[in-house]
Amino acid sequence: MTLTVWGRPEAVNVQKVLWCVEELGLDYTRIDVGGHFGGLDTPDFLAMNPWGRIPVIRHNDFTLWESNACLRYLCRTFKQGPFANLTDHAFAQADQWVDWLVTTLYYSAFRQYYMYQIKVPAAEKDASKLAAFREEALIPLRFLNDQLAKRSYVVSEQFSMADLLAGVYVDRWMRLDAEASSLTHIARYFERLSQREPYKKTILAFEVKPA
Ligand SMILES: N[C@@H](CCC(=O)N[C@@H](CS)C(=O)NCC(=O)O)C(=O)O
Repeated sequence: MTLTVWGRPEAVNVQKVLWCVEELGLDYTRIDVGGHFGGLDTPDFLAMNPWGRIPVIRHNDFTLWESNACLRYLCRTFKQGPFANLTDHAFAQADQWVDWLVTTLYYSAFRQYYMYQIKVPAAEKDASKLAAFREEALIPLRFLNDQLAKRSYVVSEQFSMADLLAGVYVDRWMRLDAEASSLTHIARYFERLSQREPYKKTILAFEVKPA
């Protein structure tokens, strides 16, 4: 079995996939592309992903792009680690949260706030704009916080595919927002995830700070 992941390791969408692969305990090779490594516009890369974005995975001779499609494929194909005994219903519930997390929490509410924090230098930040982005991001974040008051992980007491998204977004929230811990259930969830070796290796190992 060979598994290769293309993508720079600090990118949000690449991190979800690397974390997943680590949770599954798979051997894999990672190839640096994107950001300052470049390489997304080469004929070889575009032959794998004509949209020219990371991550891309190749499992034996099967190639796939779009991070959440990669997560679904990996969890279903390798039913092991936290994804062992994955029933159809458990998979569907995790998948429901994957869609909510990516479409409602991340795009555009949280991403807008996150990008503003990490890309715009402190001296150029417009406080009222930042506050408006933050307020918008807080709507789904408060909802997630309420869900996490009722259970240890996004779907249930069991770690699932949905945590691979929530955990990456929550990492950014906790490390970028001065008052992040006021969402107490999210803060506790972040502490819980921070005990996991794959999370330490693929998420916490990378610097996240405001520009
Ligand atoms: N919807 C895509 C988004 C892919 C995407 O935009 N990836 C970013 C990294 S997070 C990228 O390729 N950026 C260009 C770069 O890193 O150079 C997915 O989930 O895979």
